[in-house]
Amino acid sequence: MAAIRNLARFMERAKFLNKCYFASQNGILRSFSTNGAIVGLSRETQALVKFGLISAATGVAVGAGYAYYRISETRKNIALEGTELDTVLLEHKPPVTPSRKIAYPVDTTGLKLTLFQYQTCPFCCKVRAFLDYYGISYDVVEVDPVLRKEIGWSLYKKVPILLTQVEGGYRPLNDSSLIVSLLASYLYDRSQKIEEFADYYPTKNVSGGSGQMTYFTLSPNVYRTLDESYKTFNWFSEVGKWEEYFPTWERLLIVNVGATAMWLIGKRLKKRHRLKNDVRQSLYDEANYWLRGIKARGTIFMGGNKPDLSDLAIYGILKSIEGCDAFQDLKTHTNIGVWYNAMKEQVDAHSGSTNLSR
Ligand SMILES: N[C@@H](CCC(=O)N[C@@H](CS)C(=O)NCC(=O)O)C(=O)O
Repeated sequence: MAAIRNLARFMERAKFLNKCYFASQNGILRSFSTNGAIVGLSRETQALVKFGLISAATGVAVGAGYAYYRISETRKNIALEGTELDTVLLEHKPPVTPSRKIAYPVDTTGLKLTLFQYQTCPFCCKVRAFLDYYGISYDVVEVDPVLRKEIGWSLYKKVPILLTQVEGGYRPLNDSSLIVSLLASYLYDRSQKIEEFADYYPTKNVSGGSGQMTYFTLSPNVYRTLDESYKTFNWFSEVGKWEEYFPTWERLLIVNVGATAMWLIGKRLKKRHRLKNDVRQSLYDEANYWLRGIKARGTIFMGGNKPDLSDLAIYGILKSIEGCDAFQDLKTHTNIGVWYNAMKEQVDAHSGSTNLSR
């Protein structure tokens, strides 16, 4: 309880600092502060305010440092692509209430799925693009990206995790590419149960190369500056309905700590993946490369007149930044909008469901 109270106090401070940050951008802060003294306040109050500010700054620095460390540690896991993943059979469903249920009347698969996700995680968007395109119903559990307590039951500490109801329990499927490939195989041949496919599937942590590349280009773009990073996180909060799903202190923790930590990580990714100095250019280059591929085929989609798995993957990944400045810039500086809108139509209409054998 005390820890929660402290955290709430810390968040109030962080929020205050956050406001100060924007205030100073507008030059408002300068108007009441001269030579480090705060005009109109007694010496004691000034000392208190200064103490408060220093404590708040320390709180944010420690929080951001911790988040940076934790997130960096997980990012290291990305380098573990190809290593074995645990696939276990859970006897009982983890006791987590779904945030929402997505039910499609066109669904004939009989699958019972729960997606543990962040609404704007590119890999989760990739899985959702697949499920939505084929009109497969699923429950969603929105995971807190900082505390991740909703996936506390899992040894695998990333999202997406797709929990499938199978004979005798529940089987978690980890990794977006594995999930999509496995579901695609199941849709192609429904004479076998989903768990049989899960047994055959190499329990390797596999990721689509292009998806991963785009991912590393996205982060430095959407977290390019601290201001942009805050805007991005506020959009995440809006579309992820964090206000609805998480208590205020938790949402503020995610936004403040997440925005700061991801801004720092974005810088590191830019260096590590040798992106152009103007990171937007690297994003445009990747989009143009993708569009050239489609143009060479002379079709609407990479898959022809209907999207294939690569269309769905790139669409999902880009959807994860739809509300960010980077996406608006991408639409202005490349022709991606035409393909993207065509994809949106297909996915929103669940066009893939018509191709499924019943
Ligand atoms: N190869 C995995 C990558 C998944 C991944 O890195 N997910 C990120 C979210 S975008 C994650 O969960 N990171 C751990 C964290 O947020 O702490 C996949 O394709 O599903």
